[in-house]
Amino acid sequence: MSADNEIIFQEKIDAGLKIEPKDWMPDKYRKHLIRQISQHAHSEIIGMQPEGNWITRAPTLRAKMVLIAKVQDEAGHGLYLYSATETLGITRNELIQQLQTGKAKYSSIFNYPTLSWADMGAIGWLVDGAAIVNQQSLRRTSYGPYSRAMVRICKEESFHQRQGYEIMSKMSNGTPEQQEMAQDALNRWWWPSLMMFGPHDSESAHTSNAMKWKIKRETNDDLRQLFVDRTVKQADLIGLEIPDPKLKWNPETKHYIFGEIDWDEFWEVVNGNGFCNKERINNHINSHEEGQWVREAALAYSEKTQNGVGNE
Ligand code: BYC
Repeated sequence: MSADNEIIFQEKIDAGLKIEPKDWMPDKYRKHLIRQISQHAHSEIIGMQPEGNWITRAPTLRAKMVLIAKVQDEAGHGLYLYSATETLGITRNELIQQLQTGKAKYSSIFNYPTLSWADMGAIGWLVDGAAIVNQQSLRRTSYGPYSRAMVRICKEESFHQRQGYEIMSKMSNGTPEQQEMAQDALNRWWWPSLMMFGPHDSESAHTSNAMKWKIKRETNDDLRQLFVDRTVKQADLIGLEIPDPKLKWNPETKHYIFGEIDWDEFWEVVNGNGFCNKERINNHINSHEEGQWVREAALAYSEKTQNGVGNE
């Protein structure tokens, strides 16, 4: 029976059909999705911290309003993704527990500090730019709730990317000091952005199953290449220089050749030893504890309304 189920499941995947929460699915597929979607959700939530750091110091009221809206969107993305993960039979509490104890990862990029206003530009342009490349591909992922969350999230990410590019373009057309800040932000965020796509395909533990089950539609290296090809042109347009002496256009493949990522740095950050790993998790634990009364009040209210009290 189980072998039949597996065959039917794979046939559905191969035919490009979506798998929905109540459909039969192999346990390994369910676990793979819980891991990836929850880590994606945690990335959105932890990703609010580096930018949240600059809300009170935004240079204009407009810039402050736009940044607040962006950070709020990220909270919303985290919520869609936690909800999608919960459809796989795991509770929000378990997911938060996994994040806070280090069992679940979140994107390495959010363990780097935001040192200047130009970093808000670099995050929007590069980090959201990299996220879009990945998430546009994930719109076609095989699990229905994840795919639908990606469609909504991608629309908002395009606004985020433009918000960042606008900051970078203003600063690179500004005073020499502003140009220097923009270039410095690009220098610091370029390589960590390339790391967002994960290890090389040959080193990636999960890619083979992810491709077989159409959870991933493109591999880590293919998406990274797409991001480089798009972003180098955008940097040229605003007069910034990509910090990679090996970067070169290859007219035959019509792709950029680029230098090697520092994989020791990548794994150090992924394994908890980046600049901000401890700070990010401690902040999360503290706000979670401070928010306990809000969750209790919301639960008490929903229990009351479900019992028909408070509906009048
Ligand atoms: N950072 O076999 P692999 C945003 C881990 S947020 C940390 O290739 P997979 C935004 C990987 O988890 C959007 N860990 O794995 C928010 C695995 O470890 P585990 C973030 C990484 O899953 C606020 C191990 O390395 N986007 O847009 O096939 C402000 C082996 O890797 C990383 C997503 O989350 C990394 N960079 O591929 C601004 C996209 N890379 O789990 C913006 C969804 C790898 O076995 N996720 N690892 O312990 C994915 O597409 C895939 O999970 C990845 C990795 C491409 C990231």
